[in-house]
This record gives sequence, structure tokens and C-alpha cells, in this order.
Amino acid sequence: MADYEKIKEASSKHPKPADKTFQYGTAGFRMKANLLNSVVYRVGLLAALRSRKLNGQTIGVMITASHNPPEDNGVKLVDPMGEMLEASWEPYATELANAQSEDELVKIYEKLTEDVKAKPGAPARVIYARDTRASGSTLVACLKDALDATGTEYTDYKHLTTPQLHYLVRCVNTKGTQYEYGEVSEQGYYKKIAAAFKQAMKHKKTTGPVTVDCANGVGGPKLVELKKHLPGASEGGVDIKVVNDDVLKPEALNSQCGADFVKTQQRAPPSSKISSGDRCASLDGDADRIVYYFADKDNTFRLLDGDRIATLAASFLADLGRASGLAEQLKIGVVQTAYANGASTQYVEKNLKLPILCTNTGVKHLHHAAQRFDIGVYFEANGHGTVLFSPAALKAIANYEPQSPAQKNALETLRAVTELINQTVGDALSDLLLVEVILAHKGWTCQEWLNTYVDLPNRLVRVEVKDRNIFQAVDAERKLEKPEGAQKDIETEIAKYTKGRSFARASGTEDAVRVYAEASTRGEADDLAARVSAVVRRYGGVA
Ligand code: G16
Repeated sequence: MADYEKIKEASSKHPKPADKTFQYGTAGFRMKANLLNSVVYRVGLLAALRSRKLNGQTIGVMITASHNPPEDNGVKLVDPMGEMLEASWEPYATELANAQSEDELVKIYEKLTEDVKAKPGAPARVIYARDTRASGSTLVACLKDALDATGTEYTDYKHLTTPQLHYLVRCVNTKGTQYEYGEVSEQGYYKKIAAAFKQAMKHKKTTGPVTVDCANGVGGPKLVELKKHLPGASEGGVDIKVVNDDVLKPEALNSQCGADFVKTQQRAPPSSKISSGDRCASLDGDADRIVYYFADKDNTFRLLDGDRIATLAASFLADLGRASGLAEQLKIGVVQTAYANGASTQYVEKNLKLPILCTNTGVKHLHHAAQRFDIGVYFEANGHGTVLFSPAALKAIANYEPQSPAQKNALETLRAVTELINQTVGDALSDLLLVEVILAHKGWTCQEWLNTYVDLPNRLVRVEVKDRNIFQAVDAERKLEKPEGAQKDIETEIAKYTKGRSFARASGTEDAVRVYAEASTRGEADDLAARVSAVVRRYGGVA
């Protein structure tokens, strides 16, 4: 049971910076690490309350700022099934984070405990981990203070990728039930996906190595560990070459490398020694995003981003559904955000003939939308995504009696793929192996993958303004409702370009407004992005 005096006392060690207002955003709280002590302490309080409310189910706390620069950090909560914190609890996190004094904090906490009807005597359980940022250990100490003050049982999993923590949360909470997800340990994670990978690769071979840039983040050492469980190329597995896995130099994290760099700059990391045809991939700082790329025969950089992974996975799963005889029971849908390239949306609708949903940015939104399908494929263009199988789909896949050897083959692969994919959240390591499996099954090179459709040239720009919060987006963030007049001005610019599409929205993880633009030529896309950025600057004022 919570002891309010203890909470107050421990909180006084972590005072809130007076002039700061915090908000639980796209991926929890994220900002300069030196501002986060009080926030992490209070997130710890909320994790304990959420667990008590759920009768002692384990809640996860991940300390990471993912793609952000090394001096940033962040914290987010993971719900019992490994999903992001239920949206209705986000305002509680914001409210606690903004309490000005210890007294106010305790008052809010007491009221929340009553409002959510948490049983005072219920146990509270939390597991947590962090990425490799230097500030992580200080923030862990703040978190521990909150867990001690609230009488919470906890386990520190030290350094993990974000998706590994999501996996563990689900494993702990499903242990001993019919929904058991896997062994509750980091090794269990590797064993599960390695076994699934071997099964999915039966009779198949990858062609050539894949070079994986790990953004000098936690994904590096974890991929090295995963490799130990995987068959090498000569045993029918995959030859993974790990680069940018230096976690001893904190300043190297996400610097001139990683998925965000590659996606936004539309070029390989400068350190990359990529030759024509080489298959490459980049993870982000906490290994929940992945993008692929290669240099074509003219040595032109070609990006295969989240949209491409989504279309590849959707077409593969549709093929497997048909080949196994389960197509009728496995209705596939794709979920994207406004950042999806218009050509990918068209390809899914016209060629794959699959339904599409568009949601706000943030995997939490895509994840929920994907649950509406038997098989929901969701990816953000930035490479963050996964595939969800509904309980009914999993049951159909597990129980179906194949009618022919061909159906049996396809069914075995389908079963393996459901185990390979991390269904709790987008997972760069699991997505890497999924892409490798699909390319091996299709017998495709990156060029053949790229040939499926032609991307519209696009540009993503980061615009710093005085106060990004005045930019309020609606319609799955495709339009600005505020400031008044901005949307009309953006539309005037769009109208000047062939196949022009553009939007602006405030980032939920960085202090900036993001502007996306696409058009029929590279020059036009760049031009449109510049013009819309100018509109944003005009309304937002220069930072
Ligand atoms: C986080 C979210 C993603 C989102 C990205 C950028 O990624 O998990 O869903 O796309 O931030 O969001 P925004 O445009 O609001 O800044 P990550 O990989 O940084 O955790």
C-alpha cells in the first residue's frame, strides 16, 4: 500500500524544475536528460499505481530517447500485454509530472488512486530497462526511489532494446496461461526468434550478407548476442555484418548514422562502405525502427523504408494465406500515417487490393488500428512497425489441417512467422529477420524489392519555431486546424505542384515542427517542402 509520507520524502530529492511544463507525448516524456529526474520519479509512481489497479500485473518502464541525440533521454510505460500505456492514463502521467510541490503531488496521487479504484492492498510489480545513454543510471535511481516509496516489487533488466522490454512484460504477465508468450528472460527472447527464423528459413537461402548499422546504440550488442543463436550463411541462415555498434562512446549514438539519419537525410551513413548491390539496414538508438537501403547499379542510393517493409510483409502474408488455404479466414489490412509515400498507399490499394487505415503518428495509434484486422500490418515510414495477428487468426493458423503438401509448407512458414514477429511493438531485430525471410522466400534482391512501385520524391524537414504547440493538426495529422490561416496557405503552395502533397505537424518527441512534402519530381518536392516550411516559420516565429 502506498505510504504518502514516504512518497513525499523521496520526491523532495527530485524537485520539479519550476519553469517547465511536461507532456506525455508520442513516445512518453522526452527531452534533455538533466530535466527528467522528477519526471522519471513520478512515472515510477504511476507505474506502481497502474500495476495496483490491475491487481499486480507487471508494468514496464523503459528509459530511452530512441532516435534523439545523446544528451536527451526519455521514459515511457508499457502495459501488461506489452503494449504502450493505455491512452486514458497519459493525462495522469502529465498531471503528476506537472505537480509543482510535494504536497500537490501527493494530493494528485491520492485522488488518482481513488479515481481509478486501485485496491490499496494490491501488490505492485514493475520491470524496467534502459538504453545505453550516459544519463540512464541517474534516471534509474530516480525510478527506484519511486518504486521503493510505493512498496513495489521490481526487477532491473539493465540494458535492453525497447522491444525486448515489451516482450518481457508480455512474457511475465502471460506466464502459466494459455497465452504464454515466451521465456521471461533476454535469452528467452533470442531463443524464441532464432527458433522461428530457422523454421521459416527451412529449404530457403539468403543471398549475400546484410550489413546492419546499429546507430551506436543498444541494438548493437543485442544484435551481436542474437547472432549467436542464428545459423550462419553456410548453414542456411543469414550473414549479418554488424557496424556502428560502439556503445562506449556516448556521443556517437545516432550521430551520422542510424535509421532516423538515413530516412531523413536519404543517404547512407557517411562511414558506410556500401558498394553497388550491397544489402544494408539501419536501426535506431533503441532498436525499435529499421530501414533498408542499397546502392543501385548506377551507385544511386535507394531507400527501402517502413512503407516498403509494410508492402513486402503484406504481400508475403497474403501469398502465404492463399497458399495455405486460409485466405478466407485471414483478412489482411495495412495501417499507415500521413508520412506514408502516396505511391505506397496506391500500391497497397490497387495492386495488393488490401484495405488501408491512416492514423496519427505514434505506434500506439497504429497498433490499435491494426487490431481491427485478422492480420494487421502497421509501419510508419520511418521504419517503426510490426504485424499483429488476432487471437482468431492465430487459432485458425494453429488448428488448420493442410489439404496438400504445398498447403503444409505454407502453413509451416506462416506459423513460424507468427513466432518470429514481435507482436507487442515494432522491433528492429525481429523485423530485420522477417525481411530476410521474405527476401529469401521471394528470391529477391533489394532492386527487385524496389521495383514493386516507384516512390514519389519526398522531403522531410524539421522546422524550429518559438512554440511548436500552437500547431494543432487534425484529420490524421494531414491538416492544421491551428494557427488559423496556416492550412489555407499550405494548400495554396500545394496547388502549385503536380501530385503535390504536404502537411505540417508538431513533433511529439523533439522541440520542432515537422514538414513533409512529396511531388512528382525531386526538385518540386524540395521546393514544396521549403515553401511549406516558410509558412510554418511565418506563423510560428523563428525559434
Ligand atoms: C517515436 C515514436 C514513433 C514516431 C517517432 C517520431 O519513435 O515511437 O511512433 O514516429 O517518435 O515522432 P514525432 O514525429 O512525434 O517526433 P522513436 O523511435 O523515437 O521512439
